[in-house]
Amino acid sequence: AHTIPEILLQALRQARHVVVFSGAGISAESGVPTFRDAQTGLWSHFRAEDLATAEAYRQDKLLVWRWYQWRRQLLAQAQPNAGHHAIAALEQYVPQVTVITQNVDDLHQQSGSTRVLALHGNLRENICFACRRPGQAGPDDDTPPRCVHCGGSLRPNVVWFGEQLPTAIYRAAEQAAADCDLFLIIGTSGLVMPAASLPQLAQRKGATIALINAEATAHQDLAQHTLLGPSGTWLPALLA
Ligand code: BJW
Ligand code: ZN
Repeated sequence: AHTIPEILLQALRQARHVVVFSGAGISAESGVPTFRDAQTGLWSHFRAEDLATAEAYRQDKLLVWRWYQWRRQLLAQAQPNAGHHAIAALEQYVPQVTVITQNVDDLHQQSGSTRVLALHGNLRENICFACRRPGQAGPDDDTPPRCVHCGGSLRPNVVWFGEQLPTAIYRAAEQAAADCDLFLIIGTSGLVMPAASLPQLAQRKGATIALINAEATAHQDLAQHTLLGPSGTWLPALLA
């Protein structure tokens, strides 16, 4: 059932630089909820787009903080899955591998990938909403702790809608996309900018584009190869 087209395998064998561009779908099989698939349980009547903004935090700090604390609890139990491990193993077969991830879950890093560009920050970290310096919070804090420097409220160190992506990391991602010969899009709806523009950049520079996703997405038209289904099955098959 999971047969990889021979020309894709050939592109992989000949690749000098592979970019893996991942989204929430790659962590779904680790039990981390995605954004645009239906939210579960407690939070089913909220939309991520309405909680992941500075505006939402300003208006209701407790609501937004508790949503992130809930997601941190889920993440504390999550482990990298077969998809993450296959990507880490890719480094043994390809001279250069760059992982560009939209995920804030750290699972690529945990699985051993050595060059990970995290475009949207890290859910495990906190910064001050006022002065942006790092701060500490515990898993049981159900209100945002105060910043030890300025007394502001802590928030997760992630990139919210309307906020700038970390400039140096985004620039490095653009460089990798422009430089690679194979660009793998994995588990992302391709709706959130500017990250979603990276596949097009790679395509314009002549890279082979392949898409691995549970369903068709916005990037479908860019891809020469589309593998529909769970990334935790397709990615190990790519290396077999
Ligand atoms: C599986 C699977 C399995 C499931 N196997 N697959 C240009 C045009 C229009 C709008 C804009 C634009 N430029 C900027 C904007 C605004 C905005 C934006 O893009 N809005 C769109 C929604 C329209 N962008 C921004 O605001 C960005 N900042 C910015 O542009 O700054 C410059 C600026 C500043 C000020 C003024 C003006 C400009 C910032 C975007 C930050 C995104 N942040 C989030 C939250 C992070 C924190 C948190 O975790 O809470 O990042 S939003 C959320 O979406 C998160 C994700 O990284 C991101 C992408 O989601 P992803 O990964 O694609 O997940 P899903 O759920 O959408 O898709 C999962 C897919 O997996 C699905 O297809 C499933 O089928 C599949 N799947 N299981 C394989 N097992
Ligand atoms: Zn502060």
